[in-house]
Amino acid sequence: MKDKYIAAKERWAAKQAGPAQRVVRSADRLPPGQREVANFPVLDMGIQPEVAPEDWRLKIHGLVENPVTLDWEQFMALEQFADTSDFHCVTTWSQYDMEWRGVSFFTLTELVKPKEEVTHVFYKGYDGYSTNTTFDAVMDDDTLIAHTWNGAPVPVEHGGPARVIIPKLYAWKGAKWASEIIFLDRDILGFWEVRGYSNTADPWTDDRFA
Ligand SMILES: Nc1nc2c(c(=O)[nH]1)N[C@H]1C(S)=C(S)[C@@H](COP(=O)(O)O)O[C@H]1N2
Ligand SMILES: [Mo]
Repeated sequence: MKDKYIAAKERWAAKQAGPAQRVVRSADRLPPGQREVANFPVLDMGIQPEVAPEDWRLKIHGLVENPVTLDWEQFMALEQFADTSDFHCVTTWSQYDMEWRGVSFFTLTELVKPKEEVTHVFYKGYDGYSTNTTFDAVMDDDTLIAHTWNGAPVPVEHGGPARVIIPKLYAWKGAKWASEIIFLDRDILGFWEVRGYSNTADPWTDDRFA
């Protein structure tokens, strides 16, 4: 865990230091069972909450030294991060080169300081959605809470004002309309995870259903 964490943080620091380095893609850029699309389909539970930035709060709590509830101004005042990544939905579409801007998970964890015993993270959205990951999965150089997509504010249907982006996992692991991030010492299954979706959600091992 420690070595992997340090390596990820070094990659992130390099991105922060200079113009974004293009990642050298491997031949398996498209995970098994996926097809590339040029549009950005919308997937939700039939509710698209309209949360104005002035009403938006992101509560980050659980096993942390410094729990916070950020308002929009405080969130936007944090160190900003831009990254380009691919997006893989379990319903078999992938979209390449999504440009995200927001606040990276490294910056958020520097702020709240997760305790030593943290192993998992639970995410909630304003529509009642939830999902979960390991702590390890989200402490990576390409994970962020995004407020901007391809140069414009993330549209409401895609989770604006801000959504979680975890490119190396299937997209259901990224909560749209993010409202809470909770650091835990155990795993709690989210909305799709209790309905039979894979808990680990690794696109490259075709890891769709539990
Ligand atoms: N809050 C919330 N987040 C969510 C969802 C949702 O219904 N509510 N759907 C998930 C699923 S299944 C996918 S594939 C992606 C889809 O993101 P998109 O609608 O921007 O394509 O968001 C994920 N995050
Ligand atoms: Mo999905």
